[in-house]
This record gives sequence, structure tokens and C-alpha cells, in this order.
Amino acid sequence: MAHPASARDEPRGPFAREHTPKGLTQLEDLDRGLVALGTAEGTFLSWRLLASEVSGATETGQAGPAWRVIRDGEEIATVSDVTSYLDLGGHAEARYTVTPVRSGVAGEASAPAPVHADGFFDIPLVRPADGVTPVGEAFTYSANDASVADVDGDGRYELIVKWDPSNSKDVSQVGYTGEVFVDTYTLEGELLNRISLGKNVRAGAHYTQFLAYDFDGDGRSELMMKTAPGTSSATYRNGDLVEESTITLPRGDVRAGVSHDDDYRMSNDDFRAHLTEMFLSWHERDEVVSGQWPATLEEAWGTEVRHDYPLSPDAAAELTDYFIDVYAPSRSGNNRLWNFEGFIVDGPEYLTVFDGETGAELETIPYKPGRGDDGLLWGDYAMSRIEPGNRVDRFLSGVAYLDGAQPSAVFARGYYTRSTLVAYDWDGKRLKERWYVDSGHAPLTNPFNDGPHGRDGTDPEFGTLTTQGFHSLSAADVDADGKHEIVYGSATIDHDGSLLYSSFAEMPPQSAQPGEQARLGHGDAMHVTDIDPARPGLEIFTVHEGGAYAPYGYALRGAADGEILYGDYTGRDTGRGMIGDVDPTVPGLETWATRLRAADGAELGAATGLGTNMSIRWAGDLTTQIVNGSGDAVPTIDDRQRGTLLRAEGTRTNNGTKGNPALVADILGDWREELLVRTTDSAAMRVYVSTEETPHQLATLMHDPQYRAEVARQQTTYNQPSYTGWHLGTGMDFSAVPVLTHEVVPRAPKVHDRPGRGKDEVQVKATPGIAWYVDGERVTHPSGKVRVGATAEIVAVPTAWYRIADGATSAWTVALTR
Ligand SMILES: [Ca+2]
Ligand SMILES: [Ca+2]
Ligand SMILES: [Ca+2]
Ligand SMILES: [Ca+2]
Repeated sequence: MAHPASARDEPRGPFAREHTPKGLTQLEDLDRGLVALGTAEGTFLSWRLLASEVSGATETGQAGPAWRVIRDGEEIATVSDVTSYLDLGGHAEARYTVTPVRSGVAGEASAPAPVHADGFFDIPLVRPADGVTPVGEAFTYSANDASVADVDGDGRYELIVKWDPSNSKDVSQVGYTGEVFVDTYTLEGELLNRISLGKNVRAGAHYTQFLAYDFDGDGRSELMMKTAPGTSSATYRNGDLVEESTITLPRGDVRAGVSHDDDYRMSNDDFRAHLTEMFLSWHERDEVVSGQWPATLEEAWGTEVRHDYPLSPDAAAELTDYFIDVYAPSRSGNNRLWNFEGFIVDGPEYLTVFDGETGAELETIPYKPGRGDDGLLWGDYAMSRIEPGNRVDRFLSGVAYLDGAQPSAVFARGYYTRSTLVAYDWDGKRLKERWYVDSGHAPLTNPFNDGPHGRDGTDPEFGTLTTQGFHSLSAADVDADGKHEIVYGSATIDHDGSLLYSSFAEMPPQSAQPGEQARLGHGDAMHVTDIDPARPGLEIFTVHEGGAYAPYGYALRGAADGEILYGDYTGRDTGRGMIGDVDPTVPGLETWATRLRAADGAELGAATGLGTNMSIRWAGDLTTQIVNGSGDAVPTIDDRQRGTLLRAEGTRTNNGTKGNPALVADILGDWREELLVRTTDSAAMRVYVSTEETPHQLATLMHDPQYRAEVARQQTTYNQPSYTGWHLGTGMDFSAVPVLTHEVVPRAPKVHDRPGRGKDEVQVKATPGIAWYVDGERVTHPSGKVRVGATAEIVAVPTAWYRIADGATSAWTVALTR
């Protein structure tokens, strides 16, 4: 797969790279990402090493170019093996650049970076106007989950932000919500576009899952998300609205009378009418005709059959009243279905691809799979809590390199009673389905009284996927074939869309079902990376909700086959768990849910004081820090040994008790992750950059395919940290980090020595991956010939995504006869 390198960094002329390396994963063509931050000691500079520049490993990190640091046009230092520098002689108005230097040849200088005096910078945001729901409830907006992608191909990230109304709802909560907006800004805070999802998309963590990624490899990212009639997008330029348009409704929907004015939100009366309609057609349902479900609603509810079927409209209305006022409350006191306004259980659902820069719609297709119904088939009326629009409306999204080269978009619907995932490739014009996974519904015996969780779906291959999914998913190459699998909670989908495994285990004696084989099942937190570097391959750490019905409250599994490496039955909903290198004296990453354990399972005591909301790679020593602070608390970055390293005063995390920063990702500077949190009033996104010195040099984490894919999916539902596909922690083996550049062996140049004629020449051979320099000048003539004097220095400098092979000669000094 071609790398989408822009012309910007490409060698020009006949020595331009003639082809892009084969088999290379499509990664972003990023700029230097230089940031300058004022600290008490001086000005801390931090920049990117690109994976395209890595030439191998050293004792302290990855090898790359040397770096020339320039302040106000004057060189102040040359450093190597680190991508940061503390300038003790700086000043507030200084402007810095950094230039890579290879074999004495300077490459492209970075864009100049100003100094951010306070150790952070703000990206101004345009907060949407407050609103009022159809029942008169006022709401406001706060900036919620964020992502980054290069929407215009200049190598610099833009910021994508989802706006969350103050009345956003969980899928189990009743009520109208405000509209959802997804904005794209430059890092300077210029609004580029705004997607308005419209009234037919409910607001809440489970509904809108947006993917910002360059799917087609043209160097500019797209934006994909679930849409509906009423969705529109607006393009801005210099702060002014220049274009606004609604998405294209599929022709079939237009013929069926669908319009952008449709309002599928239900009032309380609408819900009654909806139920009555459902009851009126009870006798025709496939499940009723086949005898799978009771023939009458009264039988399903365990009451005396008093009506003839097909029901009359009066009978259906009477049964609706009975269902809402008597049956539902008899199942649970929380079932107050007379108040069910604000849900959307009907109407078209779409998936739209937008241009990342302009927000222009590129394609809209029906969302796959459709809901089918309001959740009846999904078990939403079956359990004691009757919650239409709940299990049916659980969405996830992610990015994965399923063919090892090009990113695919993965959208998922449902995980309790039916699990579906669909993978799409985007070629710039059309979405093409790569594969579709569907467990089928877990069959219900009685849609109004059944316990379908943990029951296989109807599909022979994917039936065991039910109840295995989490509120997140990961893309990781679990079997080391260079292609991503989808780690789908307690199951894993192979890169080709087949089921790799679905994890079951024997229930322990103290559980509700001793000796039975049961799913590891659903949970809220999962982490996939090389947790234990002493064991080959990746590991998966998960927590599980099933309590007495789950074999494990938490478990560490081998990612290749799902084999349990360690875990504990807890007998209760184990809701939270995290991993990280929080004890540098213990090899590998530690894990914690109910207890702190080493990568090899050794008990390290209670996990007291260790947060579980989000982690960050912030320290210089490769340890992991934890981001704490939920609700109205000030977010902090905390280190287990050193305490609080940062208090992000004036900012807040998102998603209530989940305490998620808007984003934690390596968006700028060296390999450390930045903390992105909204200011308290959401007037800006604040970006904190670590100014802790580090002796370690690593390529930007964004050039690791797993990490980059995981950053794109960080926004999905219950945000999880992003992990590299290799072990990152203290004591790590830097030679184990994959080097993505291709080896090249330069051919020795020819010397045309013409004594006494003053026409001495050297001639270099055009070689993919090599830029030739003679006496510091780039060789540009098609012949490769350069006139030289008494001596000549000839240097072969690798171009992007190439490195000189170990042991190969890349510099020649020749003396010529005069
Ligand atoms: Ca950009
Ligand atoms: Ca794989
Ligand atoms: Ca391992
Ligand atoms: Ca960084």
C-alpha cells in the first residue's frame, strides 16, 4: 500500500522516490510537531521523530537523525538520541525551529513554534447556542470527546470535537436531548466545519461514534458517523459560514416520503401509539406465527386471555394501557413507561462519510444493520427492567488495518443479545463493505419475560458473540501476521471477519452455576498491548460485569488465543480496571481491578489510590501516569511514586463518573502523550504537554498502527487509553520496537577522473530511497553527474521511509587527479 507522502517532503527531480515501499502500512505524513513551553527552568522544546526517519535502536530508544535546534534564526544546539531540549537562554518572544541532520546533511526545517508561557495552550472553541427541548427544558453545551486527524494534508493535526448537550442521556434514561454537533478546528482554533446531527440522533455516550481518519490514503482525513434525516453540515472560512447542506437521503427513502423535516422523537403519547400499533400486528409477527412466542399478549404477560386476535384497535389500546400501567410496573417499580418521551425507535438511520476539511458530505448509506424494531427482538422488553431503545441502540466504532496496509472503518451495533460489526473500506468515492459479522438475535421464548443475556445468537459461526462485547473495542494484531484483529471484549474477530475465538471458562464452585462453561462476558474496561514482555505476543486485560454469573471478575488473557493467564472470580460486577507501568521495579505493565498485580500475575497488594478512568504516558522514564478527576473535580495527572504531577486548573473531564479527558494522545512534541481537557466553560480545549525531560527517543506513537487506530477509537462510548502494538515501559527493549523503514544499500558512485582537463566528475546512481549529496549539494541532474574539484564528499541520505542497511557504506571521500 502506498504511503500518502505529500510532495512536501519528497525529494524532487530524477532522484525522487520512484516507488513507495511495498507492504508499508498507510500512516500519516506528519510534520515536526514542534512545541515550545515556558517552564520555571527555561523553555522546553519537544518535537516528533517520525517512523519514516527511524534507522534502528539504541540503548535508550530509537535511532534517528541528529537535531539542530534554532532560536530566532541562530543555532543554539545540536542534539541526538532525544527529541526534546531545554533552552536555558530563551525568552517569551523567541521563535524556534528544529532541523533533522543526517550524515551532515540538513533536512527540512520545522515550522517555527512560538513559546506557550504557561506550559499549555488553548484551542478556542465555538460553543453552540443553548437550546430548549420540545417540553420546555433548557440545556447548554459542553465540549465532549475529541479526536485529531490531518484534514487538509499539511502534516499538522486538526481537532475534532463532539458537543454534548447538558441533557444527553444514557440509553436507559428517558427524556429529550439537545442536538449533537461535531466540529473540526485547526489547532489555532479556526472552525473549519460543523456537522449538525439533527433532531433524529439522540445525544449520549452510546449513540454518536465518530471516526476521523484518512481512510483512502490521499493524505486528508475523512469523518464518518451515524446520521439520520435532518443531519446537515456547514463549512466555515475565516470564521464565516460559507456553505451549508443537508445529507443526501437515499432515493428509496425519499420515495417513501422521508424528509429532513421528519421528527422521529417520541412524546409520551407517541409511545402509547407505537405500542398500540405493535400490538395490533401481534398475530402477524414471524415469531408468533412460528410458535416461538406466545400467540397472545395476555399469555406473554401471564394473564387471562380476554381478547380475540387479530386485535381490534380498541383492544390494542386497552392492552397498551394495561401494559404501561399494570404489567410493566409489576416487573419493576422503575418501569414508568407512561413517561417515555425523547427516545427514537423508528425512522431511517444512515452512515455518512464527510470530507474532513470542509464537512461536505461524500456518501450516505443506510446504517447496517438497521434496528429491526424498537428493541423487542433485542430483549429490551424481556428483563425486569423494560427499556425499549436500549440494547438495540448500543454503538461502537473503530479503525483497523485489516489488510495490514489500509485502514478500514468498523462500526458495531449491539453487544448483549445481538452483536454486529461491519467493516468498510473507503476509496474516496464509495464505501465498500469488507465483511459483516452478526451473531443473530439470542432467541427469546417470551419477549416480555425472559433472560436472554449470555444466550447464543442464531448464527452458527458468530452465535457466541452475544454478551461478549464491551463499550469499546480495539484493533490489534494478536496473531502477528501484520493485520489487525478486532478485540471485541471477550471475543476476537480475525482480520478477515471470521471468529478467532470467543472466551469461555468454567464457573467456579462459589459461583451461581458451578462447573458450567460460561462466557467471560460483558465488561466496561479493556486494555490490549504487550502487557507482559516476557511472554511472546500481546495480552488483553478485561474486567467483567456478570458477578456470580461470570467466571472471572477480571482476567488477563493471551491475545492470540484468549487463553486465561490469570484472573479472579469476584462474584460481583467488577466495573473498572486499568493497566500501566506504575511500579518500575516490577517487570512489564501492572494491572489493577480489585487488586494490583504484576504482568506475570504476582500479587502486589491492594490497588489503593490507583485511578481507573484514563492513563497517560507523561513521565520521561517510560512509566505510566493516571488521569484522575471526574465530575466537578479538577483533573490531575498522578504518579504512583511521585504523587500529583499536574493539576489542570480551570478544566474538567467528561462523561460524569467516567472522568474522561477529551483526548489523551501523542498529538504533538515527543512520544509522550498530551492531555486534552475542556476549559470549565468549554470556551477552549486546553492542551497540556509534558515538559519533563526524558533520555528516551521514540518515534511518535501516532506512527504505530495499533496506537493510531486506538486513538481514533478513543472517543467510542466508554473511552479507553490507546496502546502501542509493542511493550512500552521502563526497562523496555528498544530493539523490539518495529522499525517501519525499508533498508536500502547505496551503490558506490562512479568517479570520472580526467587528469589535466578540469572536467572531473562523480556520477551517482539513482536509487529509490536515496537522496545523493556531493559536497553538500543535492544531486539533481538526470545523469547523476556532478562536476567536482580536487576532492569530493559524496553522501547517500535515506529519504522518508528508508534507512541505510546496517554495515552498508553511505559516504565516500574521493580525491581526483588535477
Ligand atoms: Ca492539517
Ligand atoms: Ca493479525
Ligand atoms: Ca507479551
Ligand atoms: Ca507528544
